[in-house]
Amino acid sequence: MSDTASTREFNFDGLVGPTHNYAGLSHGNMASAKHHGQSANPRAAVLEGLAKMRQLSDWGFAQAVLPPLSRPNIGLLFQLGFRGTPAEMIASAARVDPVLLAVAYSASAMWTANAATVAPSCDTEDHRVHFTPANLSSLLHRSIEASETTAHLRTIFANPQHFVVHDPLPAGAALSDEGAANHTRLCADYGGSGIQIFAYGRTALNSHLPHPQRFPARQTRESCAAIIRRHQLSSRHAWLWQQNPLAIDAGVFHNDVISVGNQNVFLCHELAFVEQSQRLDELRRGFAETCQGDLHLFEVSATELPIGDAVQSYLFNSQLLSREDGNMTLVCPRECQETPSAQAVIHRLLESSSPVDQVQYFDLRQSMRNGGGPACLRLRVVLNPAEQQAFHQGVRFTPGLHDQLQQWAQQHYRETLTIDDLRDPNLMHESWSALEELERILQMPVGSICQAS
Ligand code: SUG
Repeated sequence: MSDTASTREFNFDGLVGPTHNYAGLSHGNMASAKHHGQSANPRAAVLEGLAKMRQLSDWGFAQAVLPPLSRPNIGLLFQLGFRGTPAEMIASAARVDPVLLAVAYSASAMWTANAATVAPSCDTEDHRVHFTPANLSSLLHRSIEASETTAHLRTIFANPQHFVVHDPLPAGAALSDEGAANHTRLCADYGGSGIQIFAYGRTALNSHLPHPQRFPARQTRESCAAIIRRHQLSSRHAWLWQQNPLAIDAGVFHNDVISVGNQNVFLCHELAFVEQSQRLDELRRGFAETCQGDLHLFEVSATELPIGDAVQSYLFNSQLLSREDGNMTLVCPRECQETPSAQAVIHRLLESSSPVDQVQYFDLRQSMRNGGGPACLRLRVVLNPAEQQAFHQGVRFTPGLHDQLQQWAQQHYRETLTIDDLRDPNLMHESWSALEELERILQMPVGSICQAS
């Protein structure tokens, strides 16, 4: 088989960390606000994620896992002026500003669609896979992911012959970057030429251009343009599209809440992008030229699926996965089964002439309550056969790894966690010993990176 034919998309799912909780930290994310203060179940959360990975891997999809980050982030508390032993720092943060403590404990790295933007080697000038870890500058609890995520990616994709993991873009409002959640690659075959769509919410250096009024636009045009340059992409194949500000104001804080694409299929809501009909016409033409094939464009109207239902059901946050028989499976959250308008769209899609002929539903409620659906939980990395062998194999998902991780979670994770529980110093020790054990399972440094800083 040629390299082009055996190039595959791997999904690197985030393993939910032991401190998963509902602190309501994400302004503009409806689910995060709605569930603020509720009791979380970290064990159920990690098991839901593992069940999805196991099922997709059993069905033949290429699956891997990314470790959680070390929490609480004591380095952050230190930077913010708290002193003493880690337990003392936690106690004073709990007294002075419990929100800061929740920030230091956030398990938000589980949503690995925000870990990085990735360009496959077939698109880049130096024929290496390029990663830019997201700086996640928009929100404090997410911005503290960047350095540890970079270290993890550099461990996993260490081989310089195949991979380059850039530094995150400089932090700050003008270069705010949320990774692959705002990026889609379309192609005929994974190993052939592709078109990459970079979606941004605002142009930071020109505030006169349209931008949302109610909620923040987390991705800037400037950050997308910088990533296109760093990843050595041809501007003919890397396009900048603006997210519709109305959508952001309706709770679409990432573009993967309103569109999803895979190979020759692109599904989107009619309110996803600015000047959408022109953009879609260009895409149809560009795809035919670059990828030599027809694109299946499936646009959903606001009458068919009101934008509130898109946000509630997370229909577009489904994973669209190519099967070996050439057709595609849509992996949806259970919430889509409970939203009649989303059900109607799915039925229309399955009956259409597109390659999508199967739908599977997963219960990911623990993550969904924080605004993270199936697509948020994974980072897509397209790899040719040599690259598939060159990444750290300790994170490749197998039934054996699944069983080990399941047992590990049963042993180390709590079944309830409230914001008040974050003051309990035992939680810190539990979380650190879980990560110490995880280092042995995944055969890579995990928690030690942060604790040392
Ligand atoms: O950044 N939620 C995440 C959800 C990220 C979803 N990712 C994608 N769409 N790709 C966010 O808003 C909630 C945390 C809290 O409220 O404690 C949170 O960070």
